[in-house]
Amino acid sequence: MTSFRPAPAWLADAVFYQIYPQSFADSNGDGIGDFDGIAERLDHLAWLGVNTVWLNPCFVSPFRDAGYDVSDYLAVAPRYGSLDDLAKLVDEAGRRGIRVLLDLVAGHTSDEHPWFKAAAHDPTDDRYIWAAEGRPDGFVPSPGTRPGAYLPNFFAFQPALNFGYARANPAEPWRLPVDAEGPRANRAALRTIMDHWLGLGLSGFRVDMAASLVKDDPDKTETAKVWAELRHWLDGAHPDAVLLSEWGEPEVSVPAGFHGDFFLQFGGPTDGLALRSLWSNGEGTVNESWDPLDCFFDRSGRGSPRPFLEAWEKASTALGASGFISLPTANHDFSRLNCGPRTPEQLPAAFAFQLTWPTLPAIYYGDEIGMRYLPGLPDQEGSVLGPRYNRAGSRTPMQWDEGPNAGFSTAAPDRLYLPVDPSPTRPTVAAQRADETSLLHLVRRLVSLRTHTPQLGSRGSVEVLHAGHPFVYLRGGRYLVVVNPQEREASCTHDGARSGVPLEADGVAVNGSTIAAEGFAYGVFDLGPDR
Ligand code: TEU
Ligand code: CA
Repeated sequence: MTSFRPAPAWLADAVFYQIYPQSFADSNGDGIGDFDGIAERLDHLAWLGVNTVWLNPCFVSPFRDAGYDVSDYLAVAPRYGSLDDLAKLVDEAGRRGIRVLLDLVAGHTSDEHPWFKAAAHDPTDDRYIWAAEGRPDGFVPSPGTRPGAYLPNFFAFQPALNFGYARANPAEPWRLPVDAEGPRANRAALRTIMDHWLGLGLSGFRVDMAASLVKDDPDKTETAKVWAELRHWLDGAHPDAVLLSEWGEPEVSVPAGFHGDFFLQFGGPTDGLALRSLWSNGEGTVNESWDPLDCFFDRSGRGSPRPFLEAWEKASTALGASGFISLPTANHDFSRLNCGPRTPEQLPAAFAFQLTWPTLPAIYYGDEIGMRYLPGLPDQEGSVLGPRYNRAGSRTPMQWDEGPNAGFSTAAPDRLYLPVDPSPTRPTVAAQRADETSLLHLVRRLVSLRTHTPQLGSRGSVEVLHAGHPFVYLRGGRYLVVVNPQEREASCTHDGARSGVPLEADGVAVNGSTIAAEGFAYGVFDLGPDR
């Protein structure tokens, strides 16, 4: 197919850090995080060693889906500060070697967006998908003088932008081709939005629901063409910028034009098995449609790294050097690592794996200190999607310190975006910064090790020596990684193993070709250059 300019060189070394701006740091005591709050915490991020921040949507919005309902793509939400504050944040991040990505909600707007308000009164407007009469399945009645109904993309108040349909159907006259006027205007609008923010120094976008654009497009051919067109434009206009998709199927999204894609809790033929088979222990955020599974990072030892490995091998083989897969610890739609039966003692092994695998690691804010997923929180700005599909538990305030508001300025607890973990033993940044044996310090050392050791990065080779308990692999022919996420000890033998210099290890011993790991143990060993 079409060939794209290679990804900017910086992406191969990216260590992502996802910030949910509502909950990260509040500079003015109104209970909601903001740009200045983030800017004040850049030293924490620089100390941690992450180099690419992704901000969830921070645009003007009625916030019925936490900002994924955008009503002005070119202006920031006043609750987060001004455009100048964002510019200052980006600038100060840049001085610390940290790039900032924004979230591009490409598939839908808020029903309060002026485009939609205009469309709701103008039967000739085709920026959205509008059935002229009646209310077809899945459509929402018109709120304006225009008759008929519109197609939503997620919540009812998020009307789908019209990128056309992959095929016509005489029974559904609202289906327009991808080259109709509205779809063309929407593609142009995406360029305008990207151009605007990239011109201000942002480094790219995480693209929300990137697979959703063209409707009735089962193999995503037409959606891929939209992204390929945008990527070609980006390659010329902003060659140093990146597009990362919320798609969950890298072997489809990267050929479509994305520089990288995430393994997600959903997506692809296995509906997110790559990620869920690692982390999802049946508690926290659970979609009722997911079959129960035994995840690998679990004390029981019933899980296996194989489902992940299969998905990763398939995707990485398809990609070659054409793009990247990002492996997150969590995200704002999915459980944190510290969730349900997964206790803090189990987290080091998870990070030892995540930060030494040849995917691009994405640390979800707070996971570096082992913040807990808080079950049973009430809906906040659209966070609860179903009885068990509760996203609020992963969106609670960053736990900076021991104070009642965890460092959220002077705000009264009832003004916080979400409650702080009430546990007296909740982890905090302050306590962990002061304790070199903490998870935070381990994560920092692992990030540093990765950053300073090309063989441990995204382009280093990997050879799996034992796909079980313990999970053992060799990076760059030289670095042996061992993780045993279960409670029980485990051992294996492999010719390729031998004792080396432990760079980061707890509970793992390598004696000749025998690798013995205590429960919840991990180790990264340097076997030396001439193996
Ligand atoms: O999430 C998209 C998303 O989770 C669904 O598309 C997914 O396919 C479905 O839940 C099946 O599990 C993104 C954002 O990350 C999320 O926060 C937003 O609420 C949503 O889009 C709408 O913008
Ligand atoms: Ca604030």
